[in-house]
Amino acid sequence: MIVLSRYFLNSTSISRFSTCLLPKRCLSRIVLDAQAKGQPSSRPFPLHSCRCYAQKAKAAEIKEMPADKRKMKYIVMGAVGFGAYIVALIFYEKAALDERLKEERRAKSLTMQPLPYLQEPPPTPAIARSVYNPNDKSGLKLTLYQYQTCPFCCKVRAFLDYYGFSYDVVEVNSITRKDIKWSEYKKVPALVVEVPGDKKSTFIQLKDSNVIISLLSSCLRNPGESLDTLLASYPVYSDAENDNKLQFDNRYFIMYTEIEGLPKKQKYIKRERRLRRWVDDKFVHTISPNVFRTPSEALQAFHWYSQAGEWDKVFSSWERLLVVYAGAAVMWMIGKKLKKRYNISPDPRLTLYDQADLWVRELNEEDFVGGENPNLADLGMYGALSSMEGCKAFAEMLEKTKIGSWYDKMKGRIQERRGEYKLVERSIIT
Ligand SMILES: N[C@@H](CCC(=O)N[C@@H](CS)C(=O)NCC(=O)O)C(=O)O
Repeated sequence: MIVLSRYFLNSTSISRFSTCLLPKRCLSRIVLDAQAKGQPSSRPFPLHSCRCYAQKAKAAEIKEMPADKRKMKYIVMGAVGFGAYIVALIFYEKAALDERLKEERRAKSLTMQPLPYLQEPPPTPAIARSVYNPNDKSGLKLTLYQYQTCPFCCKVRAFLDYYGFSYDVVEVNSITRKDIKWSEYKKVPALVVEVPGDKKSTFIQLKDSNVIISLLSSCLRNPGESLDTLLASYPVYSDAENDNKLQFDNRYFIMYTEIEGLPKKQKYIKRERRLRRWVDDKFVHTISPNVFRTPSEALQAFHWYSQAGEWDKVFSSWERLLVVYAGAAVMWMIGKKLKKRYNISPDPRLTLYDQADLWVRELNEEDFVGGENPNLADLGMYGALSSMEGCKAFAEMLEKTKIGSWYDKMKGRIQERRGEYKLVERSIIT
């Protein structure tokens, strides 16, 4: 504001209107600044003194009116006020009713899906690689269907690695999708959980990165609860009004069956949830406009994806070239659209740096948002960021912001699997 007012001051004539809009503190500063520069300071009178004068004049005018005229005036003023109140009330009630009807319509359009037990085991997949931790005694056999550099998949891997789960990775072919032909759900990540039974295993297909993370987290935090019981806390609905899109209830919620000491943790839990949402609703949308900012950056990003996802093993040669070159061109164009849709600055780097700075501020001088140890928000942000680790945007973000030291600490912690103590405590999950 001070810069703006200086601009006005340096222009040939000081507009009284523009200076009247400034708070008094700014006005005196401008005048002092002007005097210091040796400029004439035509001291503007602040707006509130005009208003006071007008109000006083109006009051005096009313006082001088004959009594019956004055009474009439008050009646009219009262009626107008009351009328305005009634109109506002009607508008308010109408908006509330519309909202209620919308909610009712929405509830009717939702159909609850059966729990995600698979009738048949999925066809034996082509395993791209296996992560093995000898300390994982959960007894679960996990298979992650993923794209190596999809931010949602990276989030899930960060979680599984930190808590020390063993799992197999299936790198899905994004053109033919042959690896997920058996599945109605066509997105990644999806986690197939095989729970061994007395006679035969049960297979569960978990969809959505947040459901996977929240459900497994709930298992680790509640050693007394079975996976089946906790699974029922994450109902899935399909929305008929929205192309039968799936809605995952409670996906950011960890279930706590032990309520002792919980009220004290409320603030921490809410903040963790808020930041997990922020990563998905804000940060993830900043990635594409940045990594695909220009055609050459988009191509560089796709070359890195190809290398990181070992696409030479996933795709045939022509498929790989198609994905790299056509993908880069398409994503460059989509990146521009996303920039508008998600209100990202014309140079998307500025939004990226702002968000990285915001994350550093959330650390409050601690090692992690979770304090001494990473929590699910840290793991989510780390996962999302790791999806762009080989891109130019990532390198520039490390140069321009202070997020790098947190990122390195996260990487160290995940490689050490310090979170695995939870898995060791819980051990068998059934
Ligand atoms: N909300 C979902 C989003 C998953 C998602 O959108 N995944 C993208 C990949 S990044 C996908 O599978 N898109 C369909 C496709 O590529 O065929 C989650 O958190 O898991």
